[in-house]
Amino acid sequence: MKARREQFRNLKQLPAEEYLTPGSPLCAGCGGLLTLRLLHKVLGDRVVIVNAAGCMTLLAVYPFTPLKSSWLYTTMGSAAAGAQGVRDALDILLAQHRLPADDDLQVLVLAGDGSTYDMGLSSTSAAIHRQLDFWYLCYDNEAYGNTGFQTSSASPLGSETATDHAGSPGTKKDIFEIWRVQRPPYVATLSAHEPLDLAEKVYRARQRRGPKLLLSLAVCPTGWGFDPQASDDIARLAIETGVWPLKEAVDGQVRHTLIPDTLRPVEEYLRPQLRFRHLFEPRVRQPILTRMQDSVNAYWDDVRLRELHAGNR
Ligand SMILES: Cc1ncc(C[n+]2csc(CCOP(=O)(O)OP(=O)(O)O)c2C)c(N)n1
Ligand code: SF4
Repeated sequence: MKARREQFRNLKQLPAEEYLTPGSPLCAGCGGLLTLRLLHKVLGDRVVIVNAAGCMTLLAVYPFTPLKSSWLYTTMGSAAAGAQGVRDALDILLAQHRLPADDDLQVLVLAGDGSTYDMGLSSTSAAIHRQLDFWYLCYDNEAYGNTGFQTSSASPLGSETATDHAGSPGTKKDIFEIWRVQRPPYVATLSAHEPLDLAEKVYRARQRRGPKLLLSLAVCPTGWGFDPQASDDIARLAIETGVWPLKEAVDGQVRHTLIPDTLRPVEEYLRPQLRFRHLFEPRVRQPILTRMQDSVNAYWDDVRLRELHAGNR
């Protein structure tokens, strides 16, 4: 079941303009890059990107950049504080009539999961508390990618990383809920495999002032270990197995924008990725696979129950 879309019903309705042009040193098949490209189309041209150190730092290798928008580089821990500085500067210029209202810019933090879930969380939480008017795109590749794929608190249970060869022992932190409890106007998960869902969410969030989180599962051929050609298949399997739910929370009220009628087995998502190979070879590690499947089943059982009570099914 897909939620009804008001603005984007087919791909031809996506803006044709590109703000992230071809030619960057990022990996082929990078899901984070594709998400940024799609998001930028809907946000338009008046954007300042405040970029926490990570893979996307490679978007600006002086003097070259594929970005048409402005770009500011920050430390991993301070992107949200950087966004506050940029927003304040714009507001002062507007108040002093040194910047026409039509030339105002939207401030977009661009950060990986290491910054979002770990190092930058306190400055982000403070910015949400202050109701800073900004966007936050987390491209979640589930590890510290740029420095060689070390475990972050977004790394899923059992996934091999450079620091956890036997598989990450912790379960993935629920950053959607961590944001949501602070009641920002808009929080959503995204996937580049569902560009219309993504565009619709950006369009809806655009109507709101305040902190807006867009959390995208960023398939990562290099860190996850699959052929770049399979990027879209992996992104699709994350949705069809129920591993990556597509949802939004408007003023804290959660709604799933896609509810799969039936779920494919989680194994279908895990098997093509080298980071999960040790769960299948040299022997199948059934207890951990069962734990993963049970956790996905429990999540969707709960969603379906809530939908039933709400009279939506
Ligand atoms: C405080 C601090 N520690 C370590 C680094 C080194 N460093 C630069 S990029 C990076 C990885 C960032 O990971 P993530 O935020 O997940 O983004 P990704 O690299 O996956 O895009 C690290 C650890 C740093 N810049 N700052
Ligand atoms: S390591 Fe992963 S997230 Fe980083 S640029 Fe490459 S594909 Fe993208």
